[in-house]
Amino acid sequence: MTERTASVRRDTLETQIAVEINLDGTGTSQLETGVPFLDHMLDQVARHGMVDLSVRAQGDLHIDAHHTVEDVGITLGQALAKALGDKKGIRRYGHAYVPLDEALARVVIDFSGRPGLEMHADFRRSHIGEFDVDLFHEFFQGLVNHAWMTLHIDSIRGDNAHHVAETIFKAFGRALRMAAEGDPRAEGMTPSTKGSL
Ligand SMILES: [Mn+2]
Repeated sequence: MTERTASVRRDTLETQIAVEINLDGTGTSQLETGVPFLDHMLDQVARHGMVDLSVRAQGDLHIDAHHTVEDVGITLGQALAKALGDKKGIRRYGHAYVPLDEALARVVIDFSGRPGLEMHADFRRSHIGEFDVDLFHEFFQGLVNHAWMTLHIDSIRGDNAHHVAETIFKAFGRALRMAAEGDPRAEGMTPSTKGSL
């Protein structure tokens, strides 16, 4: 496989975001989104997805974190799509179960070429620190819309909201690693009978 990296800049009146990704990385990250809990979650994606990830964002945080979190999802989605390229030789599907103490999440990915999100997660608190848990859905919706992926997220159980969030992002990282990984038996092949994804 050729080098699978991408760098994307996305500027709007609400946010200015720069993302760099290397799908075949070692799990290192440089995260400065201005939203510390989002940085903590993206760190999980990098580490458990074995991708190198840099995300820098300047957002209108004086309003709230909504635009920044959604737009980081969008920009990361664009970077993923760009780094995956024609998707030849990848596994396409990926899944993972990840526990953290009492919490358990399952995430399933298909780089289908069609945006789709099924997210089922109940949080017992509305906020984790200052972070509004509604924003997880905004993040993943932005991501799937621009990565052209189908994404099923199920939080199976969990009492602690920090644990629930962390299992989702770790499982996403693991599933991403599997789905984006090169399949040595399918080198150069498009993983679809349609011939394109
Ligand atoms: Mn944590």
